[in-house]
Amino acid sequence: MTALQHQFDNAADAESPLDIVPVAGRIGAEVRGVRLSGDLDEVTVEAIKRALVRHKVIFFRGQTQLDDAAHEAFAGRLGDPLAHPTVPVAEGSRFLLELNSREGEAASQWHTDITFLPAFPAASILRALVIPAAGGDTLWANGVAAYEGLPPALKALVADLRAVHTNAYDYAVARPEASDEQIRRHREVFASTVYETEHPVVHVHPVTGEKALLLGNFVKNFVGLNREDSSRLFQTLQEHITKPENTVRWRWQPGDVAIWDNRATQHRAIADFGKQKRHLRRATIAGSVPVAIDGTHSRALKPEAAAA
Ligand SMILES: O=C(O)CCC(=O)C(=O)O
Ligand SMILES: [Fe+2]
Repeated sequence: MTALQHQFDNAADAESPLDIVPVAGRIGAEVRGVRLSGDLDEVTVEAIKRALVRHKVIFFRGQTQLDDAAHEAFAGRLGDPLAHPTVPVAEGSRFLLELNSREGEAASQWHTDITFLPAFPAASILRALVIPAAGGDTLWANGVAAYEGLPPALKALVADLRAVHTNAYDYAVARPEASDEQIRRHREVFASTVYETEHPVVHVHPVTGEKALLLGNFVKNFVGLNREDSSRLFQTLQEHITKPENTVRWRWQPGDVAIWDNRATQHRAIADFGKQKRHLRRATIAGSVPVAIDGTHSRALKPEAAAA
């Protein structure tokens, strides 16, 4: 590779044994020539982990050999898989999350998975089963590039700031188009146990040491700010995170697998596919409790008995 080819943040690592093709300039890479399974050799698994923290989201096309059991076995090679804390597992699986749209609904708010828990997931592994003829792409944003791109005054502002994340956010306000059934399901299933966690807005990535913004739509408020100030500041920071230069967009095909570093990214689906069928399943890998720049840790607020 020439020096010129290295002059962007998301360039492939010349040392990697994998065939890696970056997708966008700051985040996202396709990994070619790997057949995912629970039986991958250790060298490949380690190379996948390195590619994941470097590119933040990695894509594998054509993994139609994966059924639920093989998806779960592969997840077990990346770390300790865990089921969603409130949503029942996908039928016939041990710990997969079902994402099956019938009425065009999708996770179309920018978020980081399960940040209402203190030790929120390190990674998610999403596998496409049925994909619309057009539409239903997914976007990811780079929380490290977003932090690094903040002006010094905003970096200083967020350095000591903490945010309360909860699964009991106001679904009807967040999604004005939601049906009564979706609102009921959110309250009775997704928020059946209410979790609240206080996280630093900037945390230090446990593998790379990079500083990353940790926000997304589970944020309820910033500690010490009222609702109005919280909401304005949240909007400002989210705009920095999700600006197009920090994102990658994936056009799915059935059999594709996307794996993201949930500690360094946010993502959202694009709900533009009408009533076409869209079906994916997700494995989630356990993470550690975030550490702020000053070395302090996140802490659980609810449920109280689970204080970490
Ligand atoms: O449906 C999608 O594209 C994204 C779903 C999602 O948020 C997830 O799998 O964590
Ligand atoms: Fe998600």
